[in-house]
Amino acid sequence: VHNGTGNTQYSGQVTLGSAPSYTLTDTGRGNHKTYNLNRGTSGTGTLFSGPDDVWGDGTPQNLETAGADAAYGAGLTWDYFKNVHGRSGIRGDGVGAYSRVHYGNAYVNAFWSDSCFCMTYGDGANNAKPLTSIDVAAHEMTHGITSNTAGLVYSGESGGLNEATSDIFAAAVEFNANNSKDVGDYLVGEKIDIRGNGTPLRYMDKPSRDGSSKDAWYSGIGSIDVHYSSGPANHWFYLLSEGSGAKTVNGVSYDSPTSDGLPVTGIGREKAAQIWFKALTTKFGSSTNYAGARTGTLAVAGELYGTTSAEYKAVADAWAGVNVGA
Ligand code: ASN
Ligand code: ZN
Repeated sequence: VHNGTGNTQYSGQVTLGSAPSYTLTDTGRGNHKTYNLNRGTSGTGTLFSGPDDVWGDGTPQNLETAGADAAYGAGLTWDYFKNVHGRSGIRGDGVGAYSRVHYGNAYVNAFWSDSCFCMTYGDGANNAKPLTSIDVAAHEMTHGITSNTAGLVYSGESGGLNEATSDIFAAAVEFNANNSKDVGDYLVGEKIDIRGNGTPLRYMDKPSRDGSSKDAWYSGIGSIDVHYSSGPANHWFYLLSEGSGAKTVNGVSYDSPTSDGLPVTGIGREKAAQIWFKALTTKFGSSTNYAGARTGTLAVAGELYGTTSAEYKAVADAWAGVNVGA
């Protein structure tokens, strides 16, 4: 295993897996490769390579910088699933995906694709804010894991659960990274300034803070955009991790209400993520809905901690707090 240095836009100076003389190939993580599309929209463009083992300079003008961020995010996500959940790569077979940066011109999105088994990132408004922060990379890579496990269909309530799965593990990866320039939080996309006013794309403590996402389940939530119907599951994860009410974590303030007005006592994000991962990989299927997510996570909490445990009660209370009941 060989390491180079990345000067990222969002996460400072980091260590990146690279291959000798020199390409952005992470031999320690399933040979994940990072490619430069150079504003193209198909194929792989060119593999980042160069005369030295330093990638980017922290600015978006240097085309290696977005490559460094994307490679770093993919590496952190790989490490998280391997070290925390024992899963080696998206398919669990040790094979890395690949990443493509500089997709299109001023393209303001990023996406996972099953067909290429790859993540793709636009450069954002004015080509100045590539969508390559840790949480966005982890979100996109997690779509690959969902696709290769539960296979939650990307519409209706299962689509909201698919989106929430990506937001939940995006937060988990960001916390796990322990990066001082991009600290862990329950915000999604707080670094990429996609709204142009410095606010995040989504909030997990109270999803409605974004103006569109739902805090709680209701009959009919399956007909809204999956990035908004994810709200109740993101909120459930926050409540289960941190508990209801006001709280500051890593310098970020949250205030999480419950839809039933009853308090939830948090069990910590590590246990919450463990429960979601095990439910995703052993209980959920392509058409799992919110009621099924409740049943599946309760079953997992019973298996892991027992049905009389504080953890089991917290899972039930957190679902009640987002209006998913018995
Ligand atoms: N960035 C978006 C996402 O991963 C792309 C999409 O709408 N699928 O959710
Ligand atoms: Zn998504």
